[in-house]
Amino acid sequence: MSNENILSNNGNDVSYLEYKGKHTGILGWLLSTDHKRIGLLYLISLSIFLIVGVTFGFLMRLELLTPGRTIMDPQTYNSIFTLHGVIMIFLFVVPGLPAVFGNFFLPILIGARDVAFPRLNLLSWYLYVVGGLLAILSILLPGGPADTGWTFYIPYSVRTNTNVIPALFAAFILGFSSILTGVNFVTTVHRLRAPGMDWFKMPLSVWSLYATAWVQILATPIIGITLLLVAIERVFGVGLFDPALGGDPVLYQHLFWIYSHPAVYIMILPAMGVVSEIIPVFAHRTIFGYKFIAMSSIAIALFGSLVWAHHMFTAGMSDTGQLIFSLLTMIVAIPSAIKVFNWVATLYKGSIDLQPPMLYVLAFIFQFSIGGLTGIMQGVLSVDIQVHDTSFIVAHFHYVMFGGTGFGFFAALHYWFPKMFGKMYNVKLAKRVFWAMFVGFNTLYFPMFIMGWLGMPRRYYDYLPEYQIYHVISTIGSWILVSALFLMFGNFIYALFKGAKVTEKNVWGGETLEWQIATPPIHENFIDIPVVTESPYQYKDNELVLQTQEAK
Ligand code: HEM
Ligand SMILES: [Cu+2]
Repeated sequence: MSNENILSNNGNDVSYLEYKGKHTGILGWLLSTDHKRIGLLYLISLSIFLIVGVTFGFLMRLELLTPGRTIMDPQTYNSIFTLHGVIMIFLFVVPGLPAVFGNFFLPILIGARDVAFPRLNLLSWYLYVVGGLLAILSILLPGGPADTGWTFYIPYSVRTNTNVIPALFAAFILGFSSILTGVNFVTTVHRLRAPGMDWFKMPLSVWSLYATAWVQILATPIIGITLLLVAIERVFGVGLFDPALGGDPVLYQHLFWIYSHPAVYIMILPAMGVVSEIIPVFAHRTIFGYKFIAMSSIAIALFGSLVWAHHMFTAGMSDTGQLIFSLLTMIVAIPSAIKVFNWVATLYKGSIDLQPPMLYVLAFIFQFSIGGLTGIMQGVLSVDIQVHDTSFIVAHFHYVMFGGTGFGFFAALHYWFPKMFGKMYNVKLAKRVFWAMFVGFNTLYFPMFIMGWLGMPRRYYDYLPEYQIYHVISTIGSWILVSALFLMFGNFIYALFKGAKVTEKNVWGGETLEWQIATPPIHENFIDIPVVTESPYQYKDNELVLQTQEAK
């Protein structure tokens, strides 16, 4: 996507980090409508919530080191897995990539100066913070934090005496934040593409953010209303879901999963976009199957909305219903497989440069494939009856959400960090930390597949002695993983203050637009709006080099 007038960006303009608008100092950040600054606000707040969520996960693993009581009582354990789930889902993986990297890079990638509704964008960050604080606040209130699991299943969530209402409202407000981001991105992609940027010239991460944004807009209101109904049922005793009051608990599960299954695609699609962005850069090859990757994002968004009841095979459903949802679940695997195929085809014969972003991407492909394939296993009725509510499920979704989305997030951070801050982290350390992360992650979660298969129930504080060996291995894995996370954040924070300065525009040799503007970007991104003439990921020079090498 080479282009003359953007290359004329002469660096006289100050970067967005130093830019002085109407407000200065801290207000210049808290009241900024610059999509890049909002992206950083999200990055900071999201990292704090991630640390809190990981701490709860770490404590759970410590508790499970021995059967019976290890460090906490059962009620605390129930609250902690609920808080862990709520924080990780609603404050980290769902908003994660769109809110941080979508905000920062989506406008740049399509050649725009900002998102379509900058003020709405700032509002969605405030809603995010308020929702997050509300979730944390429930810890301090009398009654203690909710102990229902992040799924708030009925009838327990109507009957427990813990603080379910603040948690419900937190999720409700966070839903609004997510919807507003979705509305903003859809409008931005439709209205603000630079001249010449047709749909099929858009970078693949834009396609996936676009597909995600539609799911955010269409699915999130359902969970909002459902959680509101639970709150109404709790406060006024109206019988909607609780059978004792004449309601239907299975109805709740349908409504919950009609959002929450598509939500797993809100979590994974943007990460898939990042993977599609990073692979061609570090394999030095044109992406294989651009249109297939782009269209499979849309297909995932569409089909992913039709499979929710695979979470309810044991909850009571007709045989026909079960069969249809099982079949649809198999079908939704196809577009994901198409992506994996095209990524691997791009890597094939590429000259692969194992820089930190690429390492995280390769781990993503490996771990997401394990998560996806075990998902297909769970889609098979007979298998699901067996593994339902065991730690097999916990392993499966951590492979998808942490091994997939989490690693995708870290890949994006290592890839775009120098562009965002104009500073470079310690690459050698980052590579070593990656290996610790990879080993830690797999040691932590793989044993959960085995013990789940053998019958270890999920959300249990206690267990039979025969499971202990798996729990011990898993807990040791969590120590490795948490140490790696510490080192990773440490490396970034050190780089912010003491890291080598980067002024080079194109740090990795990428061909998308962000690599053609100043590092760090100026306030308005582009001095002149670029005119796009070519599709991204051409890598013609490299292909020529490779061809001549092969010919020799
Ligand atoms: C150091 C990192 C982590 C550790 C040690 C950890 C550990 C655990 C454990 C032991 C459970 C089982 C709770 C139970 O069933 O009783 C769990 C559940 C869960 N984890 Fe994690 N986790 C970590 C990171 C993550 C991340 C990064 C995510 C999201 C991306 C995540 C999302 C969840 C969810 C949604 C649940 C289900 C909670 C529920 O069943 O209500 N975890 N985690
Ligand atoms: Cu699902």
